[in-house]
Amino acid sequence: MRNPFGRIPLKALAIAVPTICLSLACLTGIPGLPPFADRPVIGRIDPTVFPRNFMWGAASSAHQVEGNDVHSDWWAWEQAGRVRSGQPSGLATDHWNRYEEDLDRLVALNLNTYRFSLNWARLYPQPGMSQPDPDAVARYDAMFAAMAARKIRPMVTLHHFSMPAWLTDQDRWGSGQAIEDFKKLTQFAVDRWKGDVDWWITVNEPEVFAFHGWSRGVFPPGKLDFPLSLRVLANLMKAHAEAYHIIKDHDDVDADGDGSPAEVGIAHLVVPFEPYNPWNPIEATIATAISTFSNAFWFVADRTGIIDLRLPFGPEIVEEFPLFQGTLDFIGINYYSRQLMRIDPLRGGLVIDQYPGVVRSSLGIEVYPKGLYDSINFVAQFGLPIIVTENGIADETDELRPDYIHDHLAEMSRFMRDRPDVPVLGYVYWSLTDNFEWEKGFTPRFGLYEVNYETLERTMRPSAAAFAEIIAAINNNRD
Ligand code: IFM
Repeated sequence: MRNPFGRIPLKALAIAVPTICLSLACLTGIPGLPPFADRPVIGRIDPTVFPRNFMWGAASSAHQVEGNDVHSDWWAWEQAGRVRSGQPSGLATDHWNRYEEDLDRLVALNLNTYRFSLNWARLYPQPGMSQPDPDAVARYDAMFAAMAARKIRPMVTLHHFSMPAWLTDQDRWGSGQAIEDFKKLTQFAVDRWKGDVDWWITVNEPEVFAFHGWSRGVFPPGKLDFPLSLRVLANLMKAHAEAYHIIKDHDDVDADGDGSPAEVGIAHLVVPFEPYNPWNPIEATIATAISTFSNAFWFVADRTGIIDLRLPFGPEIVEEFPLFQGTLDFIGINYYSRQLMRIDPLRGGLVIDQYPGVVRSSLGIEVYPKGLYDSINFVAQFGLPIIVTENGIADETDELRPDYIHDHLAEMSRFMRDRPDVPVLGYVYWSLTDNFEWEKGFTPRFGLYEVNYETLERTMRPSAAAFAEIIAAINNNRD
């Protein structure tokens, strides 16, 4: 299999698997470009490559925005004082009650797609429920109706980190019982909302979920058990495969009229790992190995039907699971930044580093738009349609975000021009509004809309207006 990130023995991969997932990251300004305000709206974006039905979206996830998520494992984790920031999610952005106005905000930005997650903990707050909570179901009914009224296409994530507290208390992902629980959630969701939803994402960033929760201990259940985190990952893969078949077997309604009733994928964090010193063969080998493992394991299994979580040393899982084969209709890429692998004896050996002077987000993450091109190019080898399901920056002052959005769209359009044979179907910005950023609390500001957490008032950021202008200019260019 061709590997655009380098040449790698698939087997020798994954030395630093846990480390991989910890670091989400992002952007760098393209040297030599004038600041956004000084260039035309479209700038370096090629407006000719976007098809009429291109999905322009913004994203959220249930626990990060809904508020009062009292039955979730995250809520319990926060109440127990275990969230690293010390900040509980509380009301979050109160999206549960303010979804109508938030959907209006999507429309105001010329967006046609909303990626959000169903709240498993609201639907099944207690163990053993044969039917989900009717009030939660009614609220999602209303949300879907509100999207339809605004011609917003829902892109639904079934599993985005948070879960019912009972499920985590019993460590049902560790034991594998959660596969049955997830099948139940999926079956209900597809039966109830197949008339509303065509775009389904089973799992968001599965390896982040597994490693953060079970080997780094920064997400619930807070375990430090690497072998168990691999087992959780394998169980998630099985749950995805089961969910894929449930959706494909039961969603027979073409809600958006594009000729297909259901497209199912995952949202995968794709991180180009590169050597800090390109001439250093050890750094190059390590970077390539980690890139290949973390960025490809899911898609290799999709090809082969073999769950292959193999490390050069330590625990490994290799299992035939034919049900997994061919269970992706598209690949969702969550892209934030690259990681530079460096051998630095003064800092204890292998470290993740950054070049001096690069532009960084408020989380210290490098701004590196070319990595989006590289990431799309990497997953293109798997021959599936691609959606950028997340791309965004924590930037409280909004000084970087206008260029960030422009430069990433420019890189995506450059790929679409170079490879017209690869369908790139959409771009979803993370996130529509500021929100609860997991262990980091409310400090990072990813939103197109700023949220005042005292009043819960939302304010459109200048970057959001610029994004809306870009979309309008692209649409005008095509019409
Ligand atoms: O907020 C998260 C999201 O839940 C998953 N992807 C990365 C985002 C920013 O860190």
